[in-house]
Amino acid sequence: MVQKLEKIWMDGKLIPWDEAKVHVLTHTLHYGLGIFEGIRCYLCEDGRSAVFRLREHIDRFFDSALIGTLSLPFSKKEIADACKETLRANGLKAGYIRPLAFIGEGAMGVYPGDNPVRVAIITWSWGAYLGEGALEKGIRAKTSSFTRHHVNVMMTKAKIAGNYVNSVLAKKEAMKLGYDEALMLDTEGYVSEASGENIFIVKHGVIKTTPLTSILPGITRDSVIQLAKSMKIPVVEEKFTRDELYTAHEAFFTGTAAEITPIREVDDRPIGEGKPGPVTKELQAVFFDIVRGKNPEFKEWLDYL
Ligand code: PPE
Repeated sequence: MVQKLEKIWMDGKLIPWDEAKVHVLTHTLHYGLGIFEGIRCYLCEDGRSAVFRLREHIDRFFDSALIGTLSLPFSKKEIADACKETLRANGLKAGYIRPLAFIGEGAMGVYPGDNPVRVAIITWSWGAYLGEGALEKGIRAKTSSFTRHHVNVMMTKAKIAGNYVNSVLAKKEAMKLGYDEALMLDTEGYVSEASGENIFIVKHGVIKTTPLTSILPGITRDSVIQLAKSMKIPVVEEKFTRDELYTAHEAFFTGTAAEITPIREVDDRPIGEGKPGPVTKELQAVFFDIVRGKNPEFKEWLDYL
């Protein structure tokens, strides 16, 4: 459960947590056209807090708005500043930031008319997204019975609220069956992404990840690609099948919430030795050094509070 904090930023100002409410006629609640982001803030070794790749998250938020035809009543700078302001107002040194834009009340029916576009920013503390020990031991994934969106059915490059019905159904199914995460295939049957993460595999020292077609362009995915290149590990962005995943030496998920989570098993088959592999562990170590301000090479990724 999300632990209640002091303040939520809503439509331009900080208000008490309990007052951040909406009417049931909120258009997005009925039809799902809203957009959101997920950003992490880390406590660095020098005691300061830094938001990880804030600029890229704000850019994606505005891309989602463009794709979703929502005209945001704030500038990029205003939203970025508000993310930091909300963290500060809550005294949160490390945590998750959730900017959300939605269509408010007014007209009913699919056509939203000129209902106002509203924006909220919520922050909370979030530990290991895929469960206790997930980052250290790896998780068990199951290929979902739900296919990931066809690129002309949903706009997969936007973080649109309604897109996540597919994720929620897949995740609930996987959890009910006793797995930690749902792996989804695209409409052609190739590996796409998980309910809330991108996926990577490693074989013979080469890293492979799905191309940016049916997936959300993950910012953690991009970070891992850049890290791997700086570590001189070859990376290819290419479609792959589930059997290629079964026979990979290593596999891991990436996401803001999930960070870099090793996959130790898929569809009851162990990946490699059934535990986090050396490449995954090395990437995790470098990633966590960067987010905690210990690696000057990628210091432009950190936006200090
Ligand atoms: N694919 C999907 C479908 C997705 O939701 C995420 C993030 C990613 C890939 C990875 O993107 P990025 O965070 O930029 O590396 N999922 C967010 C939502 C999780 C949730 O349950 O809510 C997240 O990790 O913040």
